[in-house]
Amino acid sequence: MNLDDTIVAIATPPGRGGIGVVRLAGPEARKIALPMLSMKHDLDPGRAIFGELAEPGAGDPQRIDEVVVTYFAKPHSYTTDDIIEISAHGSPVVLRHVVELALARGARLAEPGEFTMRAFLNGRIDLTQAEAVRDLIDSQTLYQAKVAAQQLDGALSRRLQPIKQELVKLIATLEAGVDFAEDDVSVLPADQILHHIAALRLPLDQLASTFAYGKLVHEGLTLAIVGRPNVGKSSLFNCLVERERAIVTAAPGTTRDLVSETVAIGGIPVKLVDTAGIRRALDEAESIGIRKSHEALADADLVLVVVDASQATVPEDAELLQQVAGRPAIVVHNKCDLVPSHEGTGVRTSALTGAGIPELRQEILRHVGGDHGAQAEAGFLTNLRHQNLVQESLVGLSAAASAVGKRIPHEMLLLDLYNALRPLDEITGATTTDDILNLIFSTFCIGK
Ligand SMILES: Nc1nc2c(ncn2[C@@H]2O[C@H](COP(=O)(O)OP(=O)(O)O)[C@@H](O)[C@H]2O)c(=O)[nH]1
Ligand SMILES: [Mg+2]
Repeated sequence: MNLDDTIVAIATPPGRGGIGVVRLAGPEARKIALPMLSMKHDLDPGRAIFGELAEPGAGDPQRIDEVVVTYFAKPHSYTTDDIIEISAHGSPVVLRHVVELALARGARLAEPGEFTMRAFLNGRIDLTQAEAVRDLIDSQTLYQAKVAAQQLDGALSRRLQPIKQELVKLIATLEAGVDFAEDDVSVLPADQILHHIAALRLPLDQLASTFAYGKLVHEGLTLAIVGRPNVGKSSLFNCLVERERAIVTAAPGTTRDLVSETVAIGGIPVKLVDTAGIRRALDEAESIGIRKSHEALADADLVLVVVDASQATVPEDAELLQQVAGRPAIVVHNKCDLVPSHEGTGVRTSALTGAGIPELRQEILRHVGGDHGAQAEAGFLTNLRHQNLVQESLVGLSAAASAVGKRIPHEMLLLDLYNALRPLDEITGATTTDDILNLIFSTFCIGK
């Protein structure tokens, strides 16, 4: 990837809008931009200057749009290059024209994620921060955005840094021992090496254990609402999404296709899936619907089993409860407005009056793990790539510990410790290969 040329892209989303921004980054950014602009003042780093976009060429320049131009001087810019941002009105035609003018003057069209990649390759941010930019842009809930912003601020790197330092110290000590040990004298006794390795494992294990929640924050979860026909599944679904999304009727067997909608619960995107009532089907469409219900049940991270509180439990209810045994599930006794309160497990709701809906939300939140929220500042793993690398590092440390136990020479032990260090470097990008880089930045959109 060439770092020395000047790249250009439309930085705002496709389509029409109040404002659209074209971004130019690289040594020629100013030289390329100036001829197409006529401005009230000279460019001044960090200042927005009002001007006109004009068709250059012979005769009087033809005015195309009014623009605001911002110049970020090297190295104090997003990529550390000279950057020019031209904010025009958000017409795709005008924005494309600006890009074409820039291309004609020697700029190159930026690849997806190339601006952020330059920020990384120029050392302004590390890989976890670059990934955080993508997560921030992709976030569906404000909480996800906050978590990404923490990572962008370096939370994960800060958490890894002391672990890496200790590991490097241990490696350095042992390397020194290998160099000087003539007659099998170990610089560090075995029990001390083991102690150091254990001290490294602890914070890494803790970090790895944050992934279960981090994955939830990052990917959200799927919640299937299942139960017999007419117990109020669609009504509850509508209560949870806070609008009339699914069809509700008094006739059993109305819902046949899966209806899904994503809502934020505790800052986690929860995909709610309303399903067809499970019973012996009356016709083909219903039986297909019921098969889909079973699939949704199987795929869900969390299941709401809805039963009718106003009716005696029937074998189908018991069967459903049997099916979700051992899985994250909440039993909801709906239509509680029809019966006086009773004892029992599960949540009592009335989709009709709204009673118990806050409690149901609370119960879902409990499963989602809303109480981990405070971890955000400490930095946690939301990304499978990071999780795999932390695990790899732990494997290296385990191998090292068992090598110590077996009195294997330190040269070999060191290989294991390097195997533990390398994945940690890869998380922040200290030793990244082009393959990993391309993998990450190709998931960006153009102009970022
Ligand atoms: N009294 C009462 N009726 C309800 C309640 N929830 C749903 N219903 C009614 O029960 C019927 C079936 O509801 P629906 O949501 O379509 O059930 P589904 O087949 O499980 O999706 C409709 O007539 C709803 O108005 C409730 O909490 N209390
Ligand atoms: Mg329904």
